[in-house]
Amino acid sequence: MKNIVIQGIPYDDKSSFLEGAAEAPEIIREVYHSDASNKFAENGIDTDSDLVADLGDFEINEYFEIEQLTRKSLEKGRVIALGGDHSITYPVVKAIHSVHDQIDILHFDAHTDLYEDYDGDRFSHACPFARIMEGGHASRLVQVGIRTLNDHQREQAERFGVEIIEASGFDAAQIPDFKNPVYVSVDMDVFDPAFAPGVSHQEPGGLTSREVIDSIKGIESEIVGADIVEFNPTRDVTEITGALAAKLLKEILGKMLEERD
Ligand SMILES: [Mn+2]
Repeated sequence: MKNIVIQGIPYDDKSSFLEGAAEAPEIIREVYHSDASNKFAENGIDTDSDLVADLGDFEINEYFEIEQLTRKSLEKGRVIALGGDHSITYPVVKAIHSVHDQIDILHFDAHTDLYEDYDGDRFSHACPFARIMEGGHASRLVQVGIRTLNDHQREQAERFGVEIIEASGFDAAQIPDFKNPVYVSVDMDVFDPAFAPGVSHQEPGGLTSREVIDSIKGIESEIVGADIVEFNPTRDVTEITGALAAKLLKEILGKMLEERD
């Protein structure tokens, strides 16, 4: 399907440390539409396209509604979800897996988010990739920018066959080619806090904006869905993180709008 829909999920009830990510979708849109920049992605594609529709922000009363709402969005096109905290990725991917047999995930994050449960919640924002892998919703999970591994997460990664490309020694050439269509999940804390201070869990030693953008531009498989999560505007400095989140939206849209043969 050529069409793309943007859905805002202003939901941060599953955040373990700070709230605020629910305020992100509105700001990402504001910056994306700002006159400070045009809407061309770096690949030369104008993302201000008739193929792209913004469905606005969904009111989420209960976590599991996210899957049902995403299933409805999928009737209109491929989904880009603007979070919200990272817990939204599990229901969004589950919905996408219901229309695609096999998907691979390219996940950018300081954290693996593979906890079996966190503070007693199996659906915490620290757990979505454990739920995705145990549910068989992805054929392959490649995590990039990781720099917070503990013993439990290493065990979980091994159990689920997760491929981890750590921030230390990162080179975009380490990212493999994917056999299946790809879902891209970007947690804004993958970036070094110098590039993206507006996150709940600032973790120094992260990737640069150029490294992540080039990694996304290098994806050769079709992108069937994406999310941008964990931007916390209450922690931002002069909208620097908002600008980066909006830039990612533009680059992911540009990539998804590329003609494929
Ligand atoms: Mn994270």
